[in-house]
Amino acid sequence: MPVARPETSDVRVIAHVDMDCFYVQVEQRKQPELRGLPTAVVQYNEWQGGGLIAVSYEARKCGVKRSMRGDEAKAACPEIQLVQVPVARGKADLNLYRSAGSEVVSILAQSGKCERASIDEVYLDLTDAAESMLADAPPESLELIDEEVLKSHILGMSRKDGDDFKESVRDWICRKDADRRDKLLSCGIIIVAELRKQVLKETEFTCSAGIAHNKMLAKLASGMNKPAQQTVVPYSAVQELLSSLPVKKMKQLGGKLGTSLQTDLGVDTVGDLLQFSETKLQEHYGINTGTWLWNIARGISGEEVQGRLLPKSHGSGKTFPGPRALKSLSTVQHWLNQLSEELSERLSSDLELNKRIASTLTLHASAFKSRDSDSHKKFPSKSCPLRYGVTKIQEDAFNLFQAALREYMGPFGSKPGNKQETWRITGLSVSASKIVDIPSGTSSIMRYFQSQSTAPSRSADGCVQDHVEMTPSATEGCSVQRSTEAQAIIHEEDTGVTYTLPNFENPDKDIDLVSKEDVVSCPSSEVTVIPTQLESNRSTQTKRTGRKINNQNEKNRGMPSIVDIFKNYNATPLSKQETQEDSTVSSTSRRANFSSSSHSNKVNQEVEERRETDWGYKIDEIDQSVFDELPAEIQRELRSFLHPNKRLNTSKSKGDGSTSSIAHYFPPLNR
Ligand code: TTP
Repeated sequence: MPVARPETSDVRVIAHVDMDCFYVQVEQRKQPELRGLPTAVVQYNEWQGGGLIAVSYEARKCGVKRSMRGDEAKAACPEIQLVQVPVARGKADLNLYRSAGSEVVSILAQSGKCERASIDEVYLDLTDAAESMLADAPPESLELIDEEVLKSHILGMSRKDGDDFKESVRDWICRKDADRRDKLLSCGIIIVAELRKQVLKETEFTCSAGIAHNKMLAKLASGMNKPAQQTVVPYSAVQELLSSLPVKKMKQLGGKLGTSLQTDLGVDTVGDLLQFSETKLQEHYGINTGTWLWNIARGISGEEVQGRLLPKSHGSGKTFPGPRALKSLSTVQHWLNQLSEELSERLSSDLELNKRIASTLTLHASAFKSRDSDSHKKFPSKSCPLRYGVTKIQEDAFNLFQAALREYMGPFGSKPGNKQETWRITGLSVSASKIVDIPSGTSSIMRYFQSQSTAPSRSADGCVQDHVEMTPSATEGCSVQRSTEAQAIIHEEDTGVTYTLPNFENPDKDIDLVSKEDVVSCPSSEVTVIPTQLESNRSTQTKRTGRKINNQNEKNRGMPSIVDIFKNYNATPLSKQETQEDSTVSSTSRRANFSSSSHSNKVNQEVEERRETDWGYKIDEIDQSVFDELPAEIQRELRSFLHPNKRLNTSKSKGDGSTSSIAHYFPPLNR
């Protein structure tokens, strides 16, 4: 069955650029004497020489694999150079690699719409550039074609015995009778070769690329010929490519869905899916997945390249394999503190450099239980509004963990005396998502956020003293925290039970959780969102009025509220239902910059009206106490930001905030 061909008017030219053995290249640039030598980057660790996370192509030729430990790699390749990943807070510090990735992104972004897909991968939409080239200097008119272009692998390119490879590529690229799709692709080949050369010149890094008409095919192609090569997928080659592609190799089919296709439908390759009708696939997997499967079998993917140079989220994680699995709340808290510290640091730098704020904190963990019938139960992921500041992230992360642990262990797990039921944590990660840009003109608000990153204040008993009422857990305050700890002692006791430990051979790659997929996407469907205490107290809070709050004491309070304000402020008018159900809807493209004082009254009036529509409340009804909680500087700025025309009467406190939903965002203190 032939694969569907899109109309020529829909044709896009997409490239997927993937750095070669990226961490190794970064280390080799730092230590040029390592260039050309078999090299691997290892995760710091005493055990068997640490786990390999990146392997140079020279080392791969000697049989060294990423799954090996340092000692194994040395046995396979005695001359291998092992470089340790930088370490901070007892875990891998990826900043060096991240900024190296950013160098590449900034070069590639000049060529067209650019999406940073991971620490070392980028998608480019080169359609416009290819169209211009085709109009101005089509490949067939070029006298000289660069060597790098001529080394391209063009899938399905016919080549007679004895034909020179490069000559065949030249003929394919310069065909006068090629259809428009292939001509555009030829332009893409030339552009990408040039970009790769530029990346090499400016960063000293080699990369490989896939060039096709959509993201899915470009990604498949980029890994086919590495290192430092590019592969092209013309439409005529799609069917053959997919007919031999094992389903599990396809992005999103590596897991359960791929297994079900194999076992339930007897499908081995993506091409095998062609035998099923769309209806049949929908019957098995639902409307959306069924249609998606039908499309990918034909090489169709409508997924657009997102113009995004910055990560969609930030994450910090660590794995604790085998005997290193965590078994006490205190060690979990220790590691969550480290991870939260790193996350907070990255959030601060994102705020400072890119003027972006994140609004959701998510905790993921992997765990196993001893001796229970339910050992495959997944450790639930939990989310809550993100509060800026190390202490608050640490507190919230730990509370999320405890809430998740209670759910994971179930009612019997927390029963005092149930000493048989114990848990082990084999992976922890915290991530910050739903990142939005801060509108311009809010510099002091940003400084305020930054100043939130103050050191935790703890009492002698180790309890975090401030803001306990805003923690995401249903539990509150030091006393509760202590009681949770006491409960945990029962959980944690090593009862001498023999564990079926998960794969001991697994190297401990704490950075696996975040490095490759630096852009951590939160599986929102699997995440339970835990309301902050403030949310559950909304109704009572809105009734409080005119309280005197000591701003100094408030300095360390978390401010998810401001984040919400920005988001809702920026949103286009939503239906009432949308406003209520998803207060996080926001997008850069929808953003209007209201900071300019040069707006005409008419515009301001429209803006006022829109704000009322967007937020569903009148600015004049804002509870004064909400503002009182903020430092004066922020109050002033926020006031002019919210209400450029009128000044709120700061001396007057509004009596009843019950009609004002902004009170939800600026919670009064619960004292
Ligand atoms: P990859 O792009 O998967 O691999 P690579 O760049 O090392 O090699 P290749 O040429 O085959 O693309 O990963 C990019 C970097 O991410 C890699 O250099 C190290 C890091 N990484 C991990 O830390 N853990 C992992 O499990 C993987 C897959 C990658």
